Amino acid sequence: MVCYPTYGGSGVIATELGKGLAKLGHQIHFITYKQPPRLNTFQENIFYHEVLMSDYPLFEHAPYDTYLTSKIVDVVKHEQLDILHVHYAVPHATIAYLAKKILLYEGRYVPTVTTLHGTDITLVGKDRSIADVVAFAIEKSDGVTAVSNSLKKDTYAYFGVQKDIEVIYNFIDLERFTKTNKDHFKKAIAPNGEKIMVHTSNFRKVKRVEDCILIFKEVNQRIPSKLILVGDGPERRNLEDLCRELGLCQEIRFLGKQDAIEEILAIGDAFLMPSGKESFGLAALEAMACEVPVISSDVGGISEVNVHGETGFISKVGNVEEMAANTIRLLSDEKLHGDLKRNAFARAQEFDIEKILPQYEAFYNKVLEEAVYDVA
Ligand code: GMT
Repeated sequence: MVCYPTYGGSGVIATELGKGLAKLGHQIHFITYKQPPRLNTFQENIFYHEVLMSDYPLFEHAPYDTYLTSKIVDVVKHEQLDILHVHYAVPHATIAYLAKKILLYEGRYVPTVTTLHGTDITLVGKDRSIADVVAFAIEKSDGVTAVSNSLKKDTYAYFGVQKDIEVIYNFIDLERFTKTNKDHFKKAIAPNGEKIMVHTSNFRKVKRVEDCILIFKEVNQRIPSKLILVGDGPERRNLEDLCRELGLCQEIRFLGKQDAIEEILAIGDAFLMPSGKESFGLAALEAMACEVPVISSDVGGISEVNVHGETGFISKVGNVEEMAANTIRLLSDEKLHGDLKRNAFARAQEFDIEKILPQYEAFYNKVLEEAVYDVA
């Protein structure tokens, strides 16, 4: 497994997938430049290989691609790996292709699988400065998966590739993400029984976190409430400024990066995801598993997860008024809230890791059977 070890969803999915496959008896090797946050327990058939880079004075930025390719070649050779699965196409699909070619030159063939996650296609990848390379690398992967139908469609639309793309949805560990009693925490955040709205992300522009604050401002005028913002990233400073400008600092809590997201979701009444782009919305699925209805935008694959009127409400991107009105409606109608909470939980069960793992196993087997051993 090659992935980004940051707090993003692709790293989370890669790590949880590897851990889940290891439980089924597979031997899993993670290769990346830092230990992924969720790779934090010992399991005898999981291995982690860190990519170390030289800080030679000539480099302003060390050539990560070269160091990563070299590490992959080394691990595949010496650990006898059967398959190389890379998450997030940029630059991992290109690196996988290069590693495959180098290994082939040495007489070993390792089929590659690329999982497309989101902005590797819809934002970063489709940028004209790199799009040709990304398209080529996707075409040359032995197997390609996308985390939603919407992302599959976008990949064909932006890159014009011919490659078959299999949709394998993201998944959730329902043993971990489940509603638990965290009353003490709820009391600390909302001492007078205020309703609690939650947002988690990496605070990039594309997440439109400022919309969460604007939605909250409307809701807060009608319903005693608090907003919890979990995560960190480039927009945090602007968001803090906006809270100050609106005089909402007492009502909005920035919790920073957190590992135990499920404990925060356990006290949530509504989850906000107003994203400008979102191929799937793993954070929404995590909320739904914890029985928190989702107020979201309608972009990308979100509607493949959050069902309008059933598990939450969906509005056009930037329609803060409607998102606020839906949140107010949800939080002021106990019967509706109860129904949506139950539905959200039921919908999350459809994405249970136990159901998705066999899909990846079947896909690997297919790739191994069909791999063409003469890479051009
Ligand atoms: O594209 C990103 O924002 C980063 C990416 C990641 O690597 O964290 O997130 C994407 O992949 C997640 C896991 O598959 C999806 O749940 C997110 O919806 C998707 N984000 C976007 O499309 C913006």
